[in-house]
Amino acid sequence: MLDVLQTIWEFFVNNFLTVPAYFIGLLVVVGYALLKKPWYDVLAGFIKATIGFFILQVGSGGLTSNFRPILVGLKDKFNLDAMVIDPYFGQNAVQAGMEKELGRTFSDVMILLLIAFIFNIVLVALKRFTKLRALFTTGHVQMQQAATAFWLILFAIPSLKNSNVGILVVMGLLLGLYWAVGSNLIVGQSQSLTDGAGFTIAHQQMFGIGLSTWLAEKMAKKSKKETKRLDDIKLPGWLRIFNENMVATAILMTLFFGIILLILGKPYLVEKEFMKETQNFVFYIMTTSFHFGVYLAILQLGVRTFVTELTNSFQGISRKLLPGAVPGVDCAVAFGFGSQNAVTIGFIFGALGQFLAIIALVLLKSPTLVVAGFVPVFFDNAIIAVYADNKGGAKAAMIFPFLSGIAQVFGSAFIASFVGLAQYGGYLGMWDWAVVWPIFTVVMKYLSYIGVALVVIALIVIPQIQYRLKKDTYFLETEDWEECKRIRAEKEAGN
Ligand code: ASC
Repeated sequence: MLDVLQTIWEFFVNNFLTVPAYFIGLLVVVGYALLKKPWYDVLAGFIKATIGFFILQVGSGGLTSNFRPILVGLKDKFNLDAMVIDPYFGQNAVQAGMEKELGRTFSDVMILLLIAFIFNIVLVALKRFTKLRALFTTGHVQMQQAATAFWLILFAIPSLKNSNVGILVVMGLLLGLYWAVGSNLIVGQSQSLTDGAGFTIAHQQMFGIGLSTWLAEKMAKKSKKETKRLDDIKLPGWLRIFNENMVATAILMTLFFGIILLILGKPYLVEKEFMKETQNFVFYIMTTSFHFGVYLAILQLGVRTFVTELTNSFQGISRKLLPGAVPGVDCAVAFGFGSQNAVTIGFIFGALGQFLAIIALVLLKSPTLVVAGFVPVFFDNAIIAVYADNKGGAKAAMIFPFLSGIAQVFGSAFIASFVGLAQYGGYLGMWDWAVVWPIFTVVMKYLSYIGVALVVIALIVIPQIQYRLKKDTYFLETEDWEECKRIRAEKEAGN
C-alpha cells in the first residue's frame, strides 16, 4: 500500500511539481473544475496554460543566451556584474539562481503564489477586522513577485530552507499581506482618479503611488498659486514613439548594450566566438540589441497566454467569496484616466532620474552595472505621474517620477548585490521592490523572526490607520462612491 502511495507521489513530483508548465496546467484544471466548467473548456485551459509556459521558457532562454556575451564580457574585462532592472529579467535571474544554488524549481514559486493569494482572499473576507478591501489579481506580476520574494526571504532567513512548511507559511503571510495592504492602500486615490470606476492597482509600485500621491496632495495644498495641470502643457508628437513597448525596448537596449558592446570591442567578441570575423560590427550590435525586443515579446506572449487562464480560474472562485471588495488590476488600466500627457511625462522624468543614477553608480565604481529596463522606467513612472498629477498637478507629475527613477536604480543596485542576484543579470527593479522590499529584507536579515514579526505588524497597521483617519467614509469608497464624495464635500465646505 505504502509502495503505491510512494509511486504516485514520485510520479506527481517528477511530472508536475518539478515541471512548472504542467503544474500550472494542473492548477487551471482544478480551478475550472471547481467552477464546474464543461470538460472541453477545462481541456482548452490546460493546453493554453501549459503551452503558455513553454512559450515563456523559449523567451526566457533566448534572453539569457542573448545576454551572455555582455555578462561574460563585462565580468571578464572589468569584473562587473551587469544587471537589467526589469521584471522579466528579474524573474529569469531568480529562476537561474534557484536552480543553481537552492536546488528548487519554479513550481515552488507557484505554490507560494497560490498560498499568498489564498491568504489575500482570507484577509479581505475578514475585512471587518482587517479593513482590507482589495484582491490582487495581476497574475504575471504575482509570479514575478513570488519569485523575487522567495529569494529575498530565503536570503534573510536561511534556516527556512530546512522546513518546507515553514517557508510557505512565512512567505505566504508576507506576500499575501503585501498584496492585500498595497492594493488597499490606493483604493481611495484610485476612486478619486477614475471617479469611482471600482478598481484599484495591483502592480509593483503601490506604495510608490500611495506615497507620491499623498505628498503631491500636501504640496498642492501648501502652495498658494493655483496648481497647473499636465493637460495644460503641449508635448511634441515624436515623444509618443516611446509609448510603444517594442520600440522603446529596442531603443533603450541599443543605447545601453550598444555602448557596452562597443567598449568590449569586436576583437574580444570574435576571440570568444560570440561573433564571426566576417560579420559587420554595427549590424551585430543592432541584431543583438533588437533581439531583446524579440525575446521579450515571446516571453510576454507566453505569460499572457497562461496568466489569462490562471486568473480566470482563480477569479471565478474569489468573486463568489468576496462581495464588496474591489479587484486590483494592472497599472496600465489607469492610463486611460487622468491626463493623457502624464504617461509620457512620467516616462521622461523617470528616465532622467534613472540615467543620472546610473551615471552616479558608474562614477562611484559600483561593482554592479545597472541597465535601465523598459518596464520600470515606463510603467512605474507613468503611473506615478498619472496619480500625482490628479492630486498635485504638473509639478508633482515631474518631481515624483524623477525621484522614483533614482530610487529604482540605487535601491535595485543595493538589494540585488546584497542578496546575490546581480550576478544572474536581473532584478525586479520596480518601485516597491527597489524601496519597500529592500527595507523588509534588511530588517529580517538582522532581526530574523523578530524582523518578520515587525514587518507583519507594520503591514497590518497601515489599513487600520487609513480607516481611523476616515472612519465614516472609508468603506463607502468601495461601496458607494457618490455618497462618499457627497459626505467629503460637505465636510470640506464646513471647514
Ligand atoms: C510589469 C510587467 C509587465 C508590465 C505590464 C504593464 O510589471 O511584468 O508586463 O508591468 O503589467 O501593463
